[in-house]
Amino acid sequence: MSFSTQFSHAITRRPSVSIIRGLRAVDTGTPDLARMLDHHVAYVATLKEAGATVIELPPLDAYPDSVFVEDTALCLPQGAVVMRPGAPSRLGEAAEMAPHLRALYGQVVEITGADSFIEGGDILVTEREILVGRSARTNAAGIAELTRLVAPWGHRVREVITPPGVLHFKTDCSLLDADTILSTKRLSASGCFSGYKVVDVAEGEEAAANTIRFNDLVLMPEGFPKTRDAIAATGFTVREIGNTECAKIDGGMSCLSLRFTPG
Ligand code: CIR
Repeated sequence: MSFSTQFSHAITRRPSVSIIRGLRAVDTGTPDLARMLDHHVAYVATLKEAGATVIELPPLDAYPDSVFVEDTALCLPQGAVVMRPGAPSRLGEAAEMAPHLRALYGQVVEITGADSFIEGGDILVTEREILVGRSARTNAAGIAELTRLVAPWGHRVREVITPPGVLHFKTDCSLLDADTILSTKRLSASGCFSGYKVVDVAEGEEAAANTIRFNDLVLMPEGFPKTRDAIAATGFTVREIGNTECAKIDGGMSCLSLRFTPG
């Protein structure tokens, strides 16, 4: 069974009213909370359709970006690693997530170095390795600490580069199956996916690169028909979910959940 695409559980957190202060690279408008909540309900329902037991956490007003739970932890079959987000306003989100992971996992370890920063959005777990993109949020010290923490669990970390101007490594790619990665051309052109099959995101649809494969379903943002058809043509069952409001604050499908089978 593939631990990188098959999961029993997901953790999500409902967006808070403070979401209007969420971080963004470019201001394209204020997210509409009611609309975002509708999208979030559809997202959680689709995870359940895929077979997930979903742990739905309440909003955290103190952390505008806390709906993006993926950045707080890395969940592996052997245990979970609590991250140290590189965005100062998000640092405290990791400690908020830790007790929920401890309730589910036998082993929970933490990135602790004062100079170590790493966010889950920069981490792509495949069946053979863990790729971590160095970015404005994830630095070499954070990657080195993660490498040390997961080595005893038998995982190998490979450092790659998140393209300049792109928030996270997984903003531009996602795992479709053990050997297949959906990627923007600007990222795959770096050669970081050599040895994998790559499905290209259609020209002009770069925002469709962040999807999630959860058991038999691929969850992707609505509004990217060429990429949807390319994924479906490769044999995957696609579910489209509205993402217009999260997109205003640079969030997508993967950011909205932690996906795992507790170990
Ligand atoms: C941030 O800038 O941190 C949030 N507004 C978006 C985080 C998206 N998370 C992710 O890609 N994993």
